Formats: sequence, C-alpha cells, structure tokens
Amino acid sequence: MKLIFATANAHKADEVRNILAGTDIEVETLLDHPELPEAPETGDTFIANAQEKAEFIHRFTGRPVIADDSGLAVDALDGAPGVHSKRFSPEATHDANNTLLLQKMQGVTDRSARFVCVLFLKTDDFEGHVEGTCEGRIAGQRTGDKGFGYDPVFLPDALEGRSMAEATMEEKNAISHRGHAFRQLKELLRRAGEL
Ligand code: ITT
Repeated sequence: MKLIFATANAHKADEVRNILAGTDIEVETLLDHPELPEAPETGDTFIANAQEKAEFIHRFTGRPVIADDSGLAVDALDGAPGVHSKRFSPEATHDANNTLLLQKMQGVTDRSARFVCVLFLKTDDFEGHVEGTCEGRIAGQRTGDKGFGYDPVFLPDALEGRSMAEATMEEKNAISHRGHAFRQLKELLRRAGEL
C-alpha cells in the first residue's frame, strides 16, 4: 500500500524508506507532491505536532497520511531543545543548533538525553500514534558525517561511544527512535483497519 508521509525532510524520508524496505508499504512525501503546502507545526508536544501535520495533509488529500514529529530531549536542559529541535538556534541550521547545544552543555556533568519520535496516522475514520525513543548522552564535540541534525553530538547507549553520525543508516535504523516508531506502523495500520 502507498501512504502519504507528511514530511519535507529528505533525511527522514530516506530513513523511513530504508526501515520499510521489504514490507509492502511505500511512502510518498511532500517532496513528491510540490502541489501540497508544507504542514504547520504549532503544538507544544511531539504528539500535537505530529497530529497537526497528519490532519492538515489528510484534509488536502483525503488519503491515509502519516507524520513524524521528532527531536532531542536533554535532561540537564529540562527536555530542551525538545519540540523546538529544528529551530533551537536563531540561525536554525543543523550546524548552529549543534554549536549552541555543545555550548550549553559545557561543564555539565549530567549528559543524559534521548531522541524521541512520534508517528501519527490519520485516515478518514481513525487517528492514533506510536512512539519510539533512543537513549544516549550528549558528546563533548562533534564526530561523524552521516545522518543529520544532532546525530554528530549524540552518543546512543547502544553504539558504545560512537556517535549516531558514525553509524551507517542500517545501524542507525536498528536502534533509533524513528526505527522503533516505524517498526510499529503495521500494527497501527491494523488498528486503523487498513491492513
Ligand atoms: P518535517 O516536519 O517536514 O517532517 P522537520 O525537520 O521540520 O521535518 P521536525 O519538526 O520533526 O521535522 O523536527 C525534527 C528536528 O529534530 C530535526 O530538524 C533535527 O534537528 C532533530 N532530529 C529529529 N530526528 C533526528 C535524528 O534522527 N537525528 C538527528 N536529529 C534529529
């Protein structure tokens, strides 16, 4: 089956296609549908934002839509950047976001953090979500050049000292918040009566 994935983030799209490879689920994104507007994100929780994106694109298409709202929650920063992960720094680039995060974490001993991904499904008569998390720590400096966003400064517990940006896409998807969430997509579709 084909689903619309309400994202304009090409990295998310690549990861999700890789996670779903070998299933009979295919995704089209907003990048495949330039006629669709980018969905708004005005909520203050991952669930609210994922729901807003899915409902917005469902209203335009009438087709089953999934959306991913995700980010990094750092314990010593009371959960920041959280839902503001994309626009943490004024420049709102991945590089500036990482620089600001490393600055804020200078001298901080509690470096525990987690990536969170909420996957929301909206159809004509169903809405629901699943969630995935990935526990780890904030590094003292960037390493690696794979992935995107905060991957160079995030040390997942499962990678034993390597950053997420040092992992291949397959390694990342096996342990990531997005991998954990999207491996529950079939179950979510079953709950929706779509499978
Ligand atoms: P869409 O809303 O179009 O899906 P987006 O990039 O705006 O794309 P979000 O609002 O969910 O997505 O923000 C996600 C931000 O959280 C992203 O820009 C990164 O800064 C961070 N993030 C999420 N998943 C990540 C991952 O796997 N690795 C590194 N950073 C991630």
